[in-house]
Amino acid sequence: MRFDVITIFPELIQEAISHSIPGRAIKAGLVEVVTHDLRDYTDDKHKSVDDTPYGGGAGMIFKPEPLAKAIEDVKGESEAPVIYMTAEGRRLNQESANVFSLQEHVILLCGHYRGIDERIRERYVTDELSIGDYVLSGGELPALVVMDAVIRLIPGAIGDAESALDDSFQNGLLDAPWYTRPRTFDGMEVPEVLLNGDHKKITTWREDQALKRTRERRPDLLDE
Ligand code: JCZ
Repeated sequence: MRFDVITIFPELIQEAISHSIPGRAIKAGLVEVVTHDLRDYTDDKHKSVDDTPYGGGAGMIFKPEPLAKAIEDVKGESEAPVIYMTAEGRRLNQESANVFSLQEHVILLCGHYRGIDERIRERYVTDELSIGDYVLSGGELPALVVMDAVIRLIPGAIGDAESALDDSFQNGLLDAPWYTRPRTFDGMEVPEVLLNGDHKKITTWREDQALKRTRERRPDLLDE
């Protein structure tokens, strides 16, 4: 799988994606994350990517020409979806991460300030994605969230021991509580059932806990 990320902060993307499971997947050659500095597609001496909005108002808008050049360059003959990260987009969830993980090539657009010229959305953008109902300063953190959620679903990215199918949300439920050594921590005990090696009982206990937690914290998930 290949992600092309169009951004004014390529180092931020590369650094953040080079650790943990995504970092391992990249080193193993399962996925490639290629960043493209939007400023490389400008042609003025100040490399300006933004301008003031027509009609007035505070804040700046990403100019269409550098974005169009970058997208055309990155797309080539590819049919890859062009995803624009925006709070106005469809909410990312486990199901959409699963769908994107089947793509061979994905292009991610990261805006800043008040966003990008609307005509880029009309001409090039195929999907608009939000990671939640809060305002962020730019699309880089959302793009990283999308890539992290998708990369871990690529076969081989996660060891069998940590099967992605067991992940919270992949089964529609929140996760059960987990414990490691020591058996007693600050007077708090590990639940007895986890200590006696009855794996059938342990599985049932974890399922019960996951269901209880989901009912208490996210009953909306049970309606789906
Ligand atoms: C560009 N402001 C891109 C995305 N879920 C979410 N919240 N906020 C964003 C976002 C905000 C932005 C830009 C300028 C994404």
